[in-house]
Amino acid sequence: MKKLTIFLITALTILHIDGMSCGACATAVKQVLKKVDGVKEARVSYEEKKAVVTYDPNKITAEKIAHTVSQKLPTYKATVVK
Ligand SMILES: [Cu+2]
Repeated sequence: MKKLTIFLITALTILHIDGMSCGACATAVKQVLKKVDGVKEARVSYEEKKAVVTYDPNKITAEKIAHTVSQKLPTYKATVVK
């Protein structure tokens, strides 16, 4: 019998997001984040002005995720904190 091993690699990044003023902003950012190829999970808080994102590092980088948010939603400015 052949044994199949699948490695699931997940990386986590924290993005600082400027420009959010209410819960709807956080929802908009979250929608965009979730559509980014390679992003697995996204939690966005407008009170903390941040997004916690888990992603597949083989598909995308944290910088690219932040860049995509800033590009698709020019109202907000996303930068990588960690
Ligand atoms: Cu808002």
